[in-house]
Amino acid sequence: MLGKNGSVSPDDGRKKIVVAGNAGVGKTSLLTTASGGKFPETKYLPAVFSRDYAISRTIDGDQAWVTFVDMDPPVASLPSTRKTALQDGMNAHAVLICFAVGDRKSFSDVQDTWAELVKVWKDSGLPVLLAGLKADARGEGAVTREEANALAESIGAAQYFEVSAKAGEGVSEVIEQIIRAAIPILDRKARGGKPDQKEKICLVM
Ligand SMILES: Nc1nc2c(ncn2[C@@H]2O[C@H](COP(=O)(O)OP(=O)(O)OP(=O)(O)O)[C@@H](O)[C@H]2O)c(=O)[nH]1
Ligand SMILES: [Mg+2]
Repeated sequence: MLGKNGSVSPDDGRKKIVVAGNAGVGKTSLLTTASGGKFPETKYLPAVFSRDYAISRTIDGDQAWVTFVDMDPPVASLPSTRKTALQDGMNAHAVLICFAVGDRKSFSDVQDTWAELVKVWKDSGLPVLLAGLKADARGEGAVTREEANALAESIGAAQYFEVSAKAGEGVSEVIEQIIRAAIPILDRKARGGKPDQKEKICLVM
């Protein structure tokens, strides 16, 4: 548990937040800028593997260190790696599902690919938030805020955020809110209290 005005060091590795979404939606750019790095202006190269990011924020006077896990992109769409994706989420304290507002396919895949996993995570008591990334690149036909809010509601995501890592807008808000959402789950798991419902969930994949 986080002590009042205490801290959780990065090495504790206790709090873990998974960031998931289709390939190329901007997950790594979000985590790079949120962890103090510069927006990577380089040409996009699909990730072969992903790394974790230690990010610290002060929440209600307590410093929280969180490991953000940049989920490997194709994991949810391939049956062979879907179970791993699911388990990665189950081992976390919150999940952030991302799409890019100018990429309709990434938006519809939240429903078509990710929603089933989100349901299992939700059923185990994990908080899930939804983020529309690349909000600065909102061309014609882009996903509207209304559509995104409706999607958040339909998959059971607690909140929807619009973010531009490039413009540095909305980054702090979504990171702070997802950490805030994860804190009670960290406390619950640390207490060994309340159902770790993992055992009770039967996965048919
Ligand atoms: N305009 C704009 N482009 C962005 C933004 N965030 C990321 N991009 C660009 O989108 C491309 C993909 O960004 P990444 O952060 O690598 O996306 P990703 O989801 O990590 O990609 P994978 O790891 O391959 O799944 C890159 O060319 C980025 O420069 C943003 O906020 N605005
Ligand atoms: Mg990436």
